[in-house]
Amino acid sequence: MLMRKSNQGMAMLMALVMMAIASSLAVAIWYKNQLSFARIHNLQKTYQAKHYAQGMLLWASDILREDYAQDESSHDSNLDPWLRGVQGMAVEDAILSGTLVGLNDRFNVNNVIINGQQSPEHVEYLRRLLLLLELDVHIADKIIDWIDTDQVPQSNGAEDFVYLAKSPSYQTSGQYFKHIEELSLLDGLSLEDFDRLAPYISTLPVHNQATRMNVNTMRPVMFSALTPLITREMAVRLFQNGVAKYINIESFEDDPVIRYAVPRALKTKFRQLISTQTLHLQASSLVQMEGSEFVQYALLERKPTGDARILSRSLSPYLPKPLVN
Ligand SMILES: [Ca+2]
Ligand SMILES: [Ca+2]
Repeated sequence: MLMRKSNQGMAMLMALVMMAIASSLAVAIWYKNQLSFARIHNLQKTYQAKHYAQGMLLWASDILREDYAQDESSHDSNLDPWLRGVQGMAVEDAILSGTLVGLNDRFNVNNVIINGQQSPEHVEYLRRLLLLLELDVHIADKIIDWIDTDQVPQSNGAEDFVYLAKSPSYQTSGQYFKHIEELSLLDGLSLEDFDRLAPYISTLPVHNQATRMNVNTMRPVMFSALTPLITREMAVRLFQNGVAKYINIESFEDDPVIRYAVPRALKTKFRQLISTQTLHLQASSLVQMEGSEFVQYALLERKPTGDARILSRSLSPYLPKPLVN
């Protein structure tokens, strides 16, 4: 009798233990399912946000092509309609915004080396720009050494031996700057100097020939850096309060400021540095969905037809300041 009671108790205990195990298993399975549902949901939303961001880039390419179609003489200025971008466009479950910013208002530091050789015109330009910005002119030599493939330093440059002695140590890249932030690694360029220089430079890819700056979007100091013959006052006149609209390089050379102050030989040299087109742009797309934001940046290059191809993508801006607010 006693034995049977004890067996019954044991069976009851076993049943309770089994029930406890089963219910904790059920909770674990439920929890796991919830997690994977959340994971799938997040993945789906990220995929959707990426899809929308791609759509915004297509929009950017379209609007650039339209700009060329409407404007036969293919010149760009700060008055171009594509600069307005798109703000707060509602689609299904998201809000989309996009901006396009020209990058040819700046000096492309990668131009100092073309086809493996130093480009004297671009090195001179960079030196004058550094002087005008009251920065150490030797930074030009350090930029050259960072890009060139040798380990022979320029007279005021820095190759690997300088960077390997730092803590933590690093090396020069021996190739073009990929992102503007890379310049902050240069020896002798303080954070303050970087901040002063960054608004005037870009790091665009160079294929066999230099990229040119657009005179319609250059700021006064960029004109003064072309030659000491262009004084600050003259540069301000060329800038035209940011609304300059030279239709081609001849019309720029015809401006009285240039016509009388700059000799012909120098104008020919300028043509390696300047144009009236914006061929490189940063596109940014902001997707707002379910309280979260997805931002993507792309570096675009315009083709002769006017539309653009994507050179690279980044989650951080190609310009030092964020362009999507
Ligand atoms: Ca080097
Ligand atoms: Ca070198």
